[in-house]
Amino acid sequence: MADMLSTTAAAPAVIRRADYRAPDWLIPDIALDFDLDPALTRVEATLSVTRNGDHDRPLRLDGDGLVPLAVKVDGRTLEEAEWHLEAGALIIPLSGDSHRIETLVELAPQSNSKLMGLYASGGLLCTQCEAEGFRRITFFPDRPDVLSRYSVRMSADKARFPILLANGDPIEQADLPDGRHSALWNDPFPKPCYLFALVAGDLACNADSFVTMSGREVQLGIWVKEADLPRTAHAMKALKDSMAWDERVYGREYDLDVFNIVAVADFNFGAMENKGLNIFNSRYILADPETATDIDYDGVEGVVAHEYFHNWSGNRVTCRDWFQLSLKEGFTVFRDQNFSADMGSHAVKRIEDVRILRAAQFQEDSGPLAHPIRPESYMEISNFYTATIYNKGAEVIRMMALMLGAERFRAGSDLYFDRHDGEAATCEDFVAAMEEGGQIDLGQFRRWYEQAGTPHVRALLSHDPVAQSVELTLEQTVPATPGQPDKQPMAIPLRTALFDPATGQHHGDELLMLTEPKQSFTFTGFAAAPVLSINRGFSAPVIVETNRSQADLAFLSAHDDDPFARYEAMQQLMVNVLIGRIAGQDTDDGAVIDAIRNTLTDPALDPAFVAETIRLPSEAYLGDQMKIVDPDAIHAARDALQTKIGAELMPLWRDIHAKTKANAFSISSAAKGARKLRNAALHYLVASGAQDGPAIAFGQFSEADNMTERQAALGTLANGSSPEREAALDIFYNRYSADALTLDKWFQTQAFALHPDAVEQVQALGQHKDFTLANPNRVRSLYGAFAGNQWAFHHGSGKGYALVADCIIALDKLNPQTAARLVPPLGRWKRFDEGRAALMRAQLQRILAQPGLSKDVTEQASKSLE
Ligand code: 0A1
Ligand code: ZN
Repeated sequence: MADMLSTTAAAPAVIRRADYRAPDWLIPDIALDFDLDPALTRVEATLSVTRNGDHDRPLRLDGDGLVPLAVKVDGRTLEEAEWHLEAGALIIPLSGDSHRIETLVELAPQSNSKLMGLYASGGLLCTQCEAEGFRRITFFPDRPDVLSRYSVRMSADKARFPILLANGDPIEQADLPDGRHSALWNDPFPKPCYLFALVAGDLACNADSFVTMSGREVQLGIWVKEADLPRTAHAMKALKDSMAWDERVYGREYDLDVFNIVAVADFNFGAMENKGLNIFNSRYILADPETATDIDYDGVEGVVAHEYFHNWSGNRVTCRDWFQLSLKEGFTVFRDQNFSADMGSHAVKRIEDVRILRAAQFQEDSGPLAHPIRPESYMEISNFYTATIYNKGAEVIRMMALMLGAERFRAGSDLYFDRHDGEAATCEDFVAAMEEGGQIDLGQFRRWYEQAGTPHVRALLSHDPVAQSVELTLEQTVPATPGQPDKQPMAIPLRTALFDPATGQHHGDELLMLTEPKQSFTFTGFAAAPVLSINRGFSAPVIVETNRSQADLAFLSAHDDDPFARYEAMQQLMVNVLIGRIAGQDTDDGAVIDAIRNTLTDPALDPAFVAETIRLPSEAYLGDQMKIVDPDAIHAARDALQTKIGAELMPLWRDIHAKTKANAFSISSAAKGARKLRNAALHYLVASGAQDGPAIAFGQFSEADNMTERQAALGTLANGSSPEREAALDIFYNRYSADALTLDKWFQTQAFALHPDAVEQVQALGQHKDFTLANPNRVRSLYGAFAGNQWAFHHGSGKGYALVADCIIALDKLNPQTAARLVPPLGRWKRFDEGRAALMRAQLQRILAQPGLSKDVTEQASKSLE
């Protein structure tokens, strides 16, 4: 080991869940004094520290890039020999059981390109501390189980930074000499340091209020650049709806007198739930019809809710350590998903959520970065803000809610919140509260926290006409994942129904619990063979394989009364045809075309649901169905089927496209559904190859009074090579080049385009004057989108891989967190042919060979090679 360390860069240390130890010192109170300036900010911290337990270990305060300019204990300045630094942390031996520690450090926020700690964004100063950013601001035990009461004083130039915000309640404000001013904020709720936040800047406020269930009035503020104020109405409505929903559904009331949200342009993730002061990536706050699509509107609503819900699931009850991340994230995603479903369509929301889960989480779970929702180890915790922790974590909570039923689930969540309020809890605490409050044994179910990998379930139905019974045999396997070669059987709740094909009715929806490797269930009273509807509502996050025929699937696509199962039958119908074609068979597509026609002409169906079901599975999803992904064959087969569907159903597409043209913009569910269907119709119309297709798309692009239709038309044109393509891209660019969030769409649309020259186009866009590595949204819009464009990214030459690797290498020097999030697409090499696999591995090796590579990228790239 010593040898290895001397010849190669030191491998980042592995942190293990099993090594958890309670903190040696507690910090009941902290007072912070910030003298703010983008070039040089001074931070004075005063900590009350108390020894935790009987030990003689020194006080250890984490630090990352900090230099202590002064260290005092109980008012006395220490000599340099009385403290030392160890891996950035400040170590101070202390004799007594409680002391007052004071430190002084200086920061340079304007040169903080990592966007962790205190940084500058568009003239603002703001913070991001989760997971380990607080140690870049001041010396402190940077772990979530150290909870403190914060008092924060800020002073800054009043003209440049007229608004000074921090967690909790504002206490006082004062003018200072030399045009400066100060503000003091107090947060009465003890919190871990990852929830600390401050913002300073020239901000305007959308101010409103909310009266809580106990009659307290809370002042709400959404703070943005003055010019963006008109784009904050949807976020404010979402906030008030979320507050009311959490009271109604979970009995949870907001607890401070103020709740502030700030939008910033440069942000690594989506948003952050800092206590009483949520900080958002501006793309999840700002929305108006001119610039935001319906997906953007829904994103704003969902993320505002998510961060607000964290006030209970995350802040009042926080995590003991970062291995418990899914405790707050899985639960909070589950909560925001249900909120959004209540605000719109349950059916469509479930379909969207499952599509996201399959696209992001199933891929993760089947590759080298697979991990359980409660991981056992990590090198860099930022790499664990994953689809597994968030989305699979939410599915695990959803299964518990299903098994318990609404009432007992609520009893469990009440017990959890009451029992752990003000504490740093574990996933086990949550499960135990559900078990007790909900009166259920979750013994075997706990394996969902322990085992990675998406379970496969084979469901075979056999009919016995003599006994008039059917037997359903279920068999489960959980695939091997890194570090977990052998798996135990899971407890899998499968909502199931058996349909009588003669009547189109089923005999009741049952929850079957699959707990053994193989299990059979017998149902009687079936003279004729029924059709199986299984995993209805996607009751478990598993892959189900059945022996249903295309005729069975077509039947379900027309009759299943569970909307998810109906959608799923349609998708499976399409998958079967496409997978056959990809394998070179001349599979009959008649059932698909009939099913789409029937769906389009069924007047009882919600247009948004129709739009979801008639969509062909994505190229990536088709790849997931194959052992070895063939991106070119997938593209060709899907493209051909799309053209055929477009041509065969042409009158319907034209009719729908004409009929769904709205008069004036509205954000109602009905209006959103109409736009979704209209865009789907346009898509097929153009895909058919009809001569007037590009002109119709260009017409929609030009006439639209909203971004949903404009961007959809642009995206459709971008897939082709018509003159309208270039014209529309130019018009879009000229119209929006000054608006960063909208210009992101211009980059993204081209990066997503199913166009033979996509790689060259993305390469050129990387050199465009409006491209910058400094803004994570811009990076994701170009390279993140491109890496999700299977056909383009996996170009047989490997040039797509090189392009993304170049970006990772350059970005790692500025912003390792965002760079690391681009690595996973390169790690899926085992699923591709030898040629592509070698090219992908070569790029991973090239990345790893870079001197001074971050811990973030090192972890992702080295695990990806294994
Ligand atoms: N807790 C946040 C996610 C988040 C995590 C890390 C961040 O730092 C870069 C930012 C946000 C959430 O779940 O919304
Ligand atoms: Zn969250």
